[in-house]
Amino acid sequence: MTDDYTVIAGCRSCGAPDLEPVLDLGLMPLSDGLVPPGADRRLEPRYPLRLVRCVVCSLLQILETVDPKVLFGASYPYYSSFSERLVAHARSNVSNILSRKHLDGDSLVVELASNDGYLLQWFQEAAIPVLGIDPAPGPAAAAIERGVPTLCDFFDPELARRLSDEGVVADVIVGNNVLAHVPDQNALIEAMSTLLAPSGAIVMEFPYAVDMIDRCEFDTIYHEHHCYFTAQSVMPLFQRHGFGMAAVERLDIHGGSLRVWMERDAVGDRSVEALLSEEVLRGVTDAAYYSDFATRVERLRNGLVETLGELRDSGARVAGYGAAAKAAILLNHCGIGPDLLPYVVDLNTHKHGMEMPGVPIPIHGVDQLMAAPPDYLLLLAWNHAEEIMRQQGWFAEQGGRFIVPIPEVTVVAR
Ligand code: DWN
Repeated sequence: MTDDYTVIAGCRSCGAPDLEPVLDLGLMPLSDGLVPPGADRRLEPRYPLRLVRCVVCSLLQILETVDPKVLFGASYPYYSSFSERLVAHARSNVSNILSRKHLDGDSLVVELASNDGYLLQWFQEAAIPVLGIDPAPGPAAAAIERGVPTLCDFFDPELARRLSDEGVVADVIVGNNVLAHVPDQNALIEAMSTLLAPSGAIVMEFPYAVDMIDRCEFDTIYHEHHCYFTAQSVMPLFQRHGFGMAAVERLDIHGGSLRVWMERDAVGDRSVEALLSEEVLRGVTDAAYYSDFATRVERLRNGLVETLGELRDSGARVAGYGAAAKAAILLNHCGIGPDLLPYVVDLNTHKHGMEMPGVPIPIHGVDQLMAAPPDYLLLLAWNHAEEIMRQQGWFAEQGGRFIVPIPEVTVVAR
């Protein structure tokens, strides 16, 4: 275990000290901390990973804060454009924004965690000026390479003030899968407020905690994700800084997400009223809603390990698909090593030749599957199951079967 992390004393949103335990995943490696073959695994950092719920504002969050410079540094391997579905989803997101808000050549869209330009490219296609901000050097360089103006930096109040002083004013701030990634939630909202035009809009997507709990998506809990939001818990965070939730939409991307449209002093439309009412009915602000989550996670873990053990003992060949961040949590929490899963394949070339975090399972290109087809393919990137099964249709046609581990272990023969 390493000690270069801190533990919060109070809620990341409201500051309340009453944080009740929901799930303890023990010591976990960094989920995007791929390891070179032959590395001394004793030196690989592991950190406690404990999910808690604020009794006051009901925000789900982890107690640990690992230095973001460690999480999103030079070796950060995630590139959004490797997923066709994600790029298409980003395009529809941009169309949705353009249908709600008039933007033109005098406007500016700023995207936080803009990655490799997979989303801003679609605003550029509509001739709308953009600025990306992302701290990961690899994806930021890829964005610049494709002609998307990008600042490789962490977005915080200091950078927001600096940009504002230079006359940068955002008509829209987009932030997909970044709200949870920032340890200091209030500083992030404050920074966005500094940069946003008075009548500007903040449009953010993030994993939906109700989907995570309902579908047992425990592998999406990792150190990059400090918070896990419901509508009930994200609203007070923004209201504290003068923003209201004008609209909200449930999405199926990334295992279930919310897209929120925030504006200053906004009053929620019917979509907001409906989701808030649904959450009240589900009891998402009550401890009881979370009380069996840990038990269900252990049941899923035992079922997956049993299935893989039976397949190994029967002589069946199994491989993994998707060296995803969530895969690191699934494999390490379930204790799945190379005896149960000899290798993982992934489209992302930046991951090839490395090993998974925490377990010495090598990552190869997808062509490895064709060289020696396994009998089963465990979809570690289960949130992209349809896209992957469509792309790897040849595998099913020759009798291969997919194993989808979440929300329950399911063997799929297409
Ligand atoms: O929040 C985050 C989410 C949005 O993305 C980041 N902190 C990290 C990352 O999490 P992840 O790695 O679990 O995301 P994905 O998109 O589930 O990762 C999918 C992995 O599978 C990538 O390595 C790419 C790969 N992939 C593939 O090999 N073939 C993905 C698709 C769709 C494919 O067809």
